[in-house]
Amino acid sequence: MKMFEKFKNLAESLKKTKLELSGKINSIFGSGKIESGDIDKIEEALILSDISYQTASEIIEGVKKRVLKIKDLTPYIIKQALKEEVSSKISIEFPEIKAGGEKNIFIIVGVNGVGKTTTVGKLGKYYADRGKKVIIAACDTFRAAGKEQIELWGRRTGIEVVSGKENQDPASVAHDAVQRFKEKDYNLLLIDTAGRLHNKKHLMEELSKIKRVISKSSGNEPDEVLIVIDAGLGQNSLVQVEQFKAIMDITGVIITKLDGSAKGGIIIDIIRKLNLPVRFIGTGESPDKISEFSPEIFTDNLL
Ligand SMILES: Nc1nc2c(ncn2[C@@H]2O[C@H](COP(=O)(O)OP(=O)(O)OP(=O)(O)O)[C@@H](O)[C@H]2O)c(=O)[nH]1
Ligand SMILES: [Mg+2]
Repeated sequence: MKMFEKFKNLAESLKKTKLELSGKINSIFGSGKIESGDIDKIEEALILSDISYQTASEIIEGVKKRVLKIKDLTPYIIKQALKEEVSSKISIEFPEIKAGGEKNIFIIVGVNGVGKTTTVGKLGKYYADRGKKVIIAACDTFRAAGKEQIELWGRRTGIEVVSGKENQDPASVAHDAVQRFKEKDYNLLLIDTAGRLHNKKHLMEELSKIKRVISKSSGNEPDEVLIVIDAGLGQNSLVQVEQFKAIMDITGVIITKLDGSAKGGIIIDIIRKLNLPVRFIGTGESPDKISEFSPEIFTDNLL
């Protein structure tokens, strides 16, 4: 598979962000001449694509340093410097996602409606297509249609789903799923969780309990705790991640609905400010609309 083929969905889903951001940057350089203050105007454009004020000003300071001594400055040179700055901000080396073992367990968390269940369905197919034997645990027993939704994904993608009864303790569903996972030749257990309970405290307690039960019944900590965030929420999603981080070790981020959002700039803050790897990007509603994340492809397609 060619490099670009693999990240085609990622590139396509950045189109909206790119269109807005490039549009704004190009209009700054409308005359083709560089005016004093032009570089500062880029900062505004960055903030409008949902990069935080702090990160945007760091990027702009970096751009200024890079181009300061250049005599015949052109928009092209400035844009290249901007690319290099963004790239240096997000090119942090993270360990690979822990999906390479004989038996790995991922928990998928996040607030309601961000796309957890859809992502679990897509991830199941993603890994099954790559030779893994996958099983899904439907631990959202709170929402009435939660179970049917993930079972439908299971049928669509040919992946087994372990589910409980409505309002059954989700931790007991997780326990049953781990037993099945251990006994058979499964490689990857994906755990879908609820996004909304009566209150946030209750949700956080439930997630901690699921995690404890998994650790106890599998004998290991879950390999990945992945938080799903909706690209359309922009900077608000940083707060969500912080709240989850306070109760459990989050190991990575999945960003959904990038296809419908011009706020792709948030990705820079997730990596930079939260120091978390972005593992996957949701690029649509159908089973194949998921892509691994690549900092290079991201930068190339953002600017
Ligand atoms: N365009 C687009 N839509 C998505 C994506 N991921 C999820 N959705 C849609 O977002 C909506 C919510 O998705 P769910 O998977 O049910 O979200 P959830 O987090 O499980 O929701 P709760 O279980 O209620 O907390 C659905 O209509 C999905 O089809 C994506 O990457 N792109
Ligand atoms: Mg759900």
